[in-house]
Amino acid sequence: MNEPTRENPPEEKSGFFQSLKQGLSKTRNSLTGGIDNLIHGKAQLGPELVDEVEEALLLADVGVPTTQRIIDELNRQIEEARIRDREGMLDHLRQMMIRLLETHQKEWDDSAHSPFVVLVVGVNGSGKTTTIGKLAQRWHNEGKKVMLTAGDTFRAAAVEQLQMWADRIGIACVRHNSGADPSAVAFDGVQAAVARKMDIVIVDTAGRLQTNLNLMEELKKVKRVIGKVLPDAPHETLLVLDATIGQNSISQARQFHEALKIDGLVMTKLDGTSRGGVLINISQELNLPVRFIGIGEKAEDLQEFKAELFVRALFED
Ligand SMILES: Nc1nc2c(ncn2[C@@H]2O[C@H](COP(=O)(O)OP(=O)(O)OP(=O)(O)O)[C@@H](O)[C@H]2O)c(=O)[nH]1
Ligand SMILES: [Mg+2]
Repeated sequence: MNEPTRENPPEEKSGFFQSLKQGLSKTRNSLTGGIDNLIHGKAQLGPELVDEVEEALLLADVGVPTTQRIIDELNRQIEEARIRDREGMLDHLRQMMIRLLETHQKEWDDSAHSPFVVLVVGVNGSGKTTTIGKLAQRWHNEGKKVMLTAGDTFRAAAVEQLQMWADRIGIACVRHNSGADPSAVAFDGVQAAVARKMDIVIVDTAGRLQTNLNLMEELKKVKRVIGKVLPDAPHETLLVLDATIGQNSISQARQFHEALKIDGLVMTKLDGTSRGGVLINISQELNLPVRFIGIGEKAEDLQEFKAELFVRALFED
């Protein structure tokens, strides 16, 4: 890793980390507010302190099974005298959260295929199109040749919304008329990306409920058709989840995963909720990496997910 310099400040001092802290402030307040005694040393190590941690984790929506795992582990460490004081307990708690979040993480590598095809799915309003715009901006800034495909043909406004992002960035967007077959648009989009030697093509899709079998079949077809243009594509099927719905996102994700075999998760709107702890549970329950997190509406408010920074941002004042 590079040594921090004035031009290249350490991660915790950078704007990136400050925005992350700002974006996670509601979750941080519910978590650290609940364990004030642990953080500020107002109590001795003991069962009350463990109870306090349990309650705070549940309030931050870490979920029952994962909270139980953390609490069992803390109790065991206390019993075996590996945790001897308050600081030790806080440290263990942080380390455990990082470990749980890192278990299923994988390095994002879009250089393995050209074009690298990203298919974006999720329920209505979860933040798919916005996430696509932000990702396109990020990759364009990195010097990659990015193209968009307007696979949400359900509403005319959806095509316009994606086109606006493409225009703003100055990249191409493949589109058909609204009402067109989404798999035909996806086919054209990926084919155009191959012909124009793009590095990345991102395919938008209409929001749908995981319980609507017809619409899930439609999505399976989009995925199959993309595979007809490029045999191993899509290379990443991203499921976009709205953090404000908390634990409900787990059953949603499970059904999308069963139907489509999801490769990675994006959790949006973390800035609008105190339930950001859901990330810890969802990666455990689904065995899937969290790729990106949304912490606001601006293009720069989409960050690559890094477990250690996430946990540090949750605990730092
Ligand atoms: N605060 C905040 N708002 C977000 C974030 N991501 C998306 N949004 C907002 O959420 C709303 C819905 O976003 P869209 O990107 O249109 O969602 P979608 O999944 O494409 O919606 P459909 O196409 O209708 O299914 C918009 O107002 C976005 O600005 C985020 O990380 N934070
Ligand atoms: Mg959309």
